Amino acid sequence: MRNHSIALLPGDGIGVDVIQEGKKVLEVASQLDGGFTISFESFDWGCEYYSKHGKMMPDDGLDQLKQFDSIYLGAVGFPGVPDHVSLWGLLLPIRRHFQQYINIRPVKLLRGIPSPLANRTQTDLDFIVIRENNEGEYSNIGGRMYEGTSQDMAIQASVFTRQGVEKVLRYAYQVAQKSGKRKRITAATKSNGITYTMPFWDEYIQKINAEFPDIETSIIHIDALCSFFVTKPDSFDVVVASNLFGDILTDLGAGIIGGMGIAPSANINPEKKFPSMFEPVHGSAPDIAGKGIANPIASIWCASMMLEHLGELDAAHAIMEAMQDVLEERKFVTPDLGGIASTEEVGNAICKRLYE
Ligand code: GGG
Repeated sequence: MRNHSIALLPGDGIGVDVIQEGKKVLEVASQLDGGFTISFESFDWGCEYYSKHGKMMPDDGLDQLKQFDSIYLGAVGFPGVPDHVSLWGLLLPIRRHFQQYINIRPVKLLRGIPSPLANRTQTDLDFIVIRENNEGEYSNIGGRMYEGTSQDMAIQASVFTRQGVEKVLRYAYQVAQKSGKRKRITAATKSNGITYTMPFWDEYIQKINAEFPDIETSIIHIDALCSFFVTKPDSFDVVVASNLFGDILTDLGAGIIGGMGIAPSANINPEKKFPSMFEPVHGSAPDIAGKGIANPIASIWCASMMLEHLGELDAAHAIMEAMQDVLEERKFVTPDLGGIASTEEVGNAICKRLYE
């Protein structure tokens, strides 16, 4: 029997609420499948850990995570801990240390969720954003000078390497090639305003495109692309973007598929040399944390993506179907989707549906 070991990092705020439901669904899916088991180990790292220890995870945290097949993360960030500390103390070191240089974020309208865009159906809203996940604008290289004076200034570099850019672009083209859809790449740029890194990015798009002549490619400025996400979402198949552009685009993507409570993401190490990490796109939402009203759909969708990555395709598919059946029934949906169900009730309904 195959066993998959999962490191659970619920993190902060609603991360704790939603990961609990995802774990339950994973347990049921593995029992029903019968071909594999899942073992979990939970880590209390995050902002509360930071307030006790002055760091988001222990010094050997990354070493501890290395032994797992996958990492399942909730959310990071809580008032009282500066945002950059929670990101650079836990989330980003994991992405970088484990070479999770691909961030896959599906923008897909689920069955049972009405589109916030007028007259759009599931066929119109079904594409993937691939975000470069290890470099770009998230460089942490820069500095601050003359703080507290009238010359106060800050500078931050963006880092685009040939290796990093080629790897994410090639991955995106491979996904487009396998896609049953239009075999089309849309690449986000801003080479009219950002005069070194973005032309560099565009140049490598042309280069990698030459390896995939059957794939149609459009390079679109990020500002226009935001507008097209809303006005013509049906024109996309695979969208590829730098770290920051991808992050912004996928919050917009979450908006057009029903909100932040829905959108999943997978931080992938394609070589499978290191564990990949699965986390909802949303943050820790401290205002609703612990109230039992957070939507667990994004984290449960992440659970399905994790199983798919681990090769458990039937169980991954079963979760997606059960989740959409429950959404379609509309009996157990959380307040963000117009329902009155709790986080736990949605999780339970999906587990029950899996048994049926
Ligand atoms: N679900 C993980 C989380 O808390 N994300 C919040 C966030 O700000 N992420 C930034 C990023 O993905 O770069």
